[in-house]
Amino acid sequence: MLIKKPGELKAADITPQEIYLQRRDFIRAGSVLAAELLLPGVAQATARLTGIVKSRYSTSEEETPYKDVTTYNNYYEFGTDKSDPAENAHTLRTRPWTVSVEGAVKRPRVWDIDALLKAFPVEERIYRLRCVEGWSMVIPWEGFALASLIRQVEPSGSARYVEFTTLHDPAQMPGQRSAVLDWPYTEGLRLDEAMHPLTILAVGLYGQTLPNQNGAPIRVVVPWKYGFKSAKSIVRIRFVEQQPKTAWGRAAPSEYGFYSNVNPQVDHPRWSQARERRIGEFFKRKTEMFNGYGDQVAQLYQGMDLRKNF
Ligand SMILES: Nc1nc2c(c(=O)[nH]1)N[C@H]1C(S)=C(S)[C@@H](COP(=O)(O)O)O[C@H]1N2
Ligand SMILES: [Mo]
Repeated sequence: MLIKKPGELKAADITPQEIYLQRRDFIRAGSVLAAELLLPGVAQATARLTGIVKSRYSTSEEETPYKDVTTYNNYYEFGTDKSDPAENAHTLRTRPWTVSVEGAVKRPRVWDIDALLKAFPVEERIYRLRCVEGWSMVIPWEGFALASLIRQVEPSGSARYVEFTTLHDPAQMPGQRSAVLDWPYTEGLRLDEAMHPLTILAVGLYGQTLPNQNGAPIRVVVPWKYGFKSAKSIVRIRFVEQQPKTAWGRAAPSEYGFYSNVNPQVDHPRWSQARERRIGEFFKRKTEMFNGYGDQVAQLYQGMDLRKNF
């Protein structure tokens, strides 16, 4: 058993929850500011989001520092090194920006991003994010349930899957000038996965609008799946009958399946998925089935062979 020394007590252990939460927000605001001041040359054109409600779907685990969340990224449109997106994503123009919601729906609509932000109230969801490469973070996202937007467009009976497409513009996205992936980046979910209350469209993190490197102005977050399912900077959400092709599925179909649920029992062909390193920690921890969200999502896959449907 692990016995905590006094120095390891967290504020959460010794103050009432409410005071703890206020203090945490205060510390957070300070660390966002500090990170902005300490990163000269790195684009940090974020704005504070207000009126954010806290969600009951949040984990109480320790949040990964803002600096790590915004400087250790996968966003191949801006380079393949973890530090590339923070250095290069300042060339992305996030206004004007539209998201086309189309395909097998009764009310297709091209949403202007600012209209979208006004229409759907933003709440905070502190989620674990598990990358297929074997690291993880805990990120306070600001966003809203994708289901709210889906209900609004009324999918028709033939809609069974949802496809997400990232912006395709090599002039803004230097990584798209080389064929690392078949651009644009696309991803997909089954309609019931997309409708699940845990699936969100994120527009911010740490109380601020999204930094470009994290997928500004709007990205998907699906916490029980490997991080690559959570497509960044999306311009199109399309409802389709057939399972859509995904960018990673096209690149290496035997390595990146459509479902890509976090599963410590099904290894990636080239490495184990049993453990992960939480960014900022030294020792690895065990990876949990469905990234710890099994109670909420396991029923979506009842009767399915998760080795075949990896
Ligand atoms: N368009 C696009 N979306 C993307 C990626 C990408 O390269 N391009 N990388 C994915 C991967 S592998 C991960 S782990 C997460 C990382 O999100 P974060 O940088 O905000 O933590 O974004 C995902 N979304
Ligand atoms: Mo990832």
